[in-house]
Amino acid sequence: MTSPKIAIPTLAETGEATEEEVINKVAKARQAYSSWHRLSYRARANHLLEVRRKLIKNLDEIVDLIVEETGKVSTEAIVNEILVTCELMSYYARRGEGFLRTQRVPVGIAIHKWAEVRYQPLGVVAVISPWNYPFVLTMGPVATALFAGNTVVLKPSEVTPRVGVAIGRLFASMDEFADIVQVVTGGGKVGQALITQPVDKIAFTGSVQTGKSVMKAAADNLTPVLLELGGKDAMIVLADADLDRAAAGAVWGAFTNCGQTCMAVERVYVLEDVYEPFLNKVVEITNKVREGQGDSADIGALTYERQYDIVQHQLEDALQTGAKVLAGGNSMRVGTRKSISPTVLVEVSPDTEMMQQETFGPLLPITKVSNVEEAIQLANQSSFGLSASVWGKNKKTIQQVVYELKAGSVSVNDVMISYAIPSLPFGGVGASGFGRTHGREGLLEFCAVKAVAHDWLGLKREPHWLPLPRWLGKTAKLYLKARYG
Ligand code: TXE
Repeated sequence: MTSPKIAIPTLAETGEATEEEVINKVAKARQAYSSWHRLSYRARANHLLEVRRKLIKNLDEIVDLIVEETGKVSTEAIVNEILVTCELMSYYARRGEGFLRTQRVPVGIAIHKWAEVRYQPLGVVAVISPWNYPFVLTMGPVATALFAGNTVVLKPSEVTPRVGVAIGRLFASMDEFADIVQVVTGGGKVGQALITQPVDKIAFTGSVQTGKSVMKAAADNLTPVLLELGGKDAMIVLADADLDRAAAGAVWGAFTNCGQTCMAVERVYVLEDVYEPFLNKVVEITNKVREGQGDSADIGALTYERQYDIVQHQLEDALQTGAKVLAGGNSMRVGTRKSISPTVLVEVSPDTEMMQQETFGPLLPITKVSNVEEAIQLANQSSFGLSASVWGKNKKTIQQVVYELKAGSVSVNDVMISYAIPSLPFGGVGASGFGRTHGREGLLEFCAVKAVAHDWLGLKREPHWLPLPRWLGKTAKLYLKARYG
């Protein structure tokens, strides 16, 4: 019986992997694939739920590790990372077998055939994950790939490598199938080494720029990629919105994880009738948000200095072009990290970096609009399209906004919640990438779809085979005129 505890990795155990190590890890994952993919779905699911039990046995240590590496507060790690992951695993354990069941399909005119669609695993999946949610954005794709019957080589972000190694140890510490997840640590160079290996899919979560270089490198082997890239999510507040709820949603959506969330609220468009009261409520709530460490705080700090520089630059750029700060705007130190207090701005010019590029930090620009059409037009102006939210009561207007918004997911009178509902597929359009995680679509993302046609009549030949029968063309023409004429 293996010990319930895993050894929490030290930084010394997370150096730059050599290309040889990467090659060996891919080979080990390939070897583990040969037995793992032949297991029944139920057997794989039972094993993965065993891994989840081990996660819970190590919960405190893993939460502490997430907090240490990211600077987020422990409640965010527990609720937004671990809980969401566990719910996703329950969903696939319960529903995945049905999603992957071979489908008998209609044969049309080929009545002497029967046909089926099979969903088979791909093989070895490379997962490259980011630092902002180092647990859920790693374990999500890793577990989903495994449920579908693949094995995984994981490269976590070099900013949060220890969480990635700890995830690998949760799998490696299971007696059976200890090799189904291999971990290589390091930065972009190791990531490049991994994606140029003979893997069968790459699941990448990260920046647009890096996503493009991943896709370019994957092209050499025609390796399919799943790209979960950045976001510039818009929130539309209609004149009949519940302003208390919308203001609270805007503050949480903008500032949780110190704004470092791909689906964070990064732009708010408010109908002019409710602009002032909405602003006042947002400012009031924002001023109560406590940034700090541990459980006395509501949010943690920006994770690393590079992110601080990006956010500070966008703030200065906006202020230089006339933006006004209504709350926050101060640089501060939180423990060893530089951070910026939750900041509410108005009159941010639409051509500033803050309105055009992903901020990934605690800045909330709010813009007044005169009607719904203008709100939709501005919201869709971004090259991104990850998720969005609309707040109001009139069902017809809500449906119109949901339909028109250029986004992979939309929450109505809520924000980001679509990610926590495991049956909803998650992913973007435009610069936010393509492919889906979560939901039936997310499991099929890690499958090879195989079409199978069977003969049941056993004729010596088919009518359209050679030599062509003289009657075929004429008969087919009569059929077309009779049937489709
Ligand atoms: O991302 P990178 P970073 C956005 C966010 C943030 C910006 C930079 O705006 O400010 O990206 O963050 C690996 N081939 N998001 O630098 O570089 C890298 O080691 C293969 C949004 O963390 O994309 C890491 O494991 N892999 C996003 C992963 O890619 C490479 C979350 C992501 O790193 C590589 C994170 C290469 N050439 C950042 N270069 C979201 N959607 O939540 C780097 N990597």
